[in-house]
Amino acid sequence: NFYPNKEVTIISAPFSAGQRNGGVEKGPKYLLKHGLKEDLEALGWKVSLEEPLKDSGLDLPPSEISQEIFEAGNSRMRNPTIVGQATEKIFETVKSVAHKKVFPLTIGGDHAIGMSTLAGFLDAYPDACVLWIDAHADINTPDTSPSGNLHGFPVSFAMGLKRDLWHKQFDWLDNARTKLLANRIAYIGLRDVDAGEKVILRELGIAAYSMYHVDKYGIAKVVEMALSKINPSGKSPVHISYDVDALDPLFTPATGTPVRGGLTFREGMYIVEAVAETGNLAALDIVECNPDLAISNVHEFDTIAAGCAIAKSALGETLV
Ligand code: HAR
Ligand code: MN
Ligand code: MN
Ligand code: MN
Repeated sequence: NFYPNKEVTIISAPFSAGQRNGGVEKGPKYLLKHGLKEDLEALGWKVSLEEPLKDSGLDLPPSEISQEIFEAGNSRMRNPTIVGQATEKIFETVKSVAHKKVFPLTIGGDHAIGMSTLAGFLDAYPDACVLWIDAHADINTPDTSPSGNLHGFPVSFAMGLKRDLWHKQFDWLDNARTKLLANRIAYIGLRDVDAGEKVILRELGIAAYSMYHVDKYGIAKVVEMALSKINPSGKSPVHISYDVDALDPLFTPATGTPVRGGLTFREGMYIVEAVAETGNLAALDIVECNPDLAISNVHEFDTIAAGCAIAKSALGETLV
């Protein structure tokens, strides 16, 4: 257990420029309004809040920022300036929280912030490993991305892939102490992976458990296999980056890129419960809750409640 003092900092990252739907920047406010902080206090945690984007103007919805497209040859990324500035601020906050031996719980916002949380956590724990829970692999590089949306890039940035194709606004990543290595990350829940991403996953030999593997082996076996690949010693801290679209849209409908055939609610909670049980869960991100995409109050409630449930299950809530 990495946190005997049970201190957690909720890092609010109301950010949406990594994709094109307005509303995902409202995620943190809704999660907090739903009672996230009180829920964690009820589990015995001392909770503090950090807001790295406060008063920065970097938390505006896509409709209120001037859109920028950065192109070089066959490479493309959208809004690199605002995404680069926001992710650098979030990186600095995650890094300082992690160095203080406080649990960093980062709530998005879109998944572009994953580059900040991975780089920030790895700065404090160079031997950390990562479970990326998502329908998507988020490992596009500027020359593979079909969309240019930076929430599809965070893993490749944290690994330093295709460094020469980056916009200069991401130079801050060079100051991060540790790059993510291919044998320190595993995916669970994949079902919408771009062709170029499949090539990267295969070439780097990354442990990628899709919904096919969840069906074939069951979620308990998949978690066990994933952890034994990335954390063979069983002693390294585990960072879970949880995109709520990993869950089936039945449970998290209010998200920007829903893909059917996802994890059941219980499979989704089991992942974080099982890692928490090992005592190694040491950082968590919960991203891509977009209340504006709910077509009813029920959809909004279910999605936000699922985000809070992930946090509670990860931070020690048990069913009995
Ligand atoms: N792979 C697609 C792209 O790069 C879509 C991925 C982004 N969707 C997410 N991230 N929600 O997990 O555009
Ligand atoms: Mn996703
Ligand atoms: Mn800088
Ligand atoms: Mn994602």
